[in-house]
Amino acid sequence: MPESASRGRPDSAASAVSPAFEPNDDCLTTTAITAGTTYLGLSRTGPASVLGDSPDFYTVNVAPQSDLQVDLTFLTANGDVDVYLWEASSGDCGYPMAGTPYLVRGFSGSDNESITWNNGSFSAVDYIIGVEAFGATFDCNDYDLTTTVTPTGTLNCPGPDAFDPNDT
Ligand SMILES: [Ca+2]
Ligand SMILES: [Ca+2]
Ligand SMILES: [Ca+2]
Repeated sequence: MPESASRGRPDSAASAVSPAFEPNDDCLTTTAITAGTTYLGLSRTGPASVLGDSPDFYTVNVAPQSDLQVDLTFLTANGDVDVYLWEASSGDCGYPMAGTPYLVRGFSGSDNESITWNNGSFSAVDYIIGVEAFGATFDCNDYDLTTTVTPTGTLNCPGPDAFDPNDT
């Protein structure tokens, strides 16, 4: 299969190469990604890029009573990339990302960023992941994006059985 034919199509194993995910430049134009998948060869262009400043926003659905881990893998020598997280329904997502009431962020100056957030609720929740470029001299950088969802709770009784309601 030619390389171009596989773009944007997560294969069942775990990874996808360079999806055509643009435009995904604001909180209302996110790219839906699949938890448990690694997306390779994504690109963040920044303020100093001839291509313009292009934030990347993704939406991921997280199962009830589960941890979400988001990993960005990149070389910071090519540009300092940071990651932010919001609950989609909160309306808190915005730009610039640092000025918003984000849930958690990865904001180091070293290679890679990793954040974790627990969905402690009993419902699946959509979260928005933001990939930010740090600094006015940021040109562009490539990164890989991995999301991992791990059950943490004790959902022993997730819902009504087949005979409910039979409460009286
Ligand atoms: Ca991008
Ligand atoms: Ca973008
Ligand atoms: Ca960083």
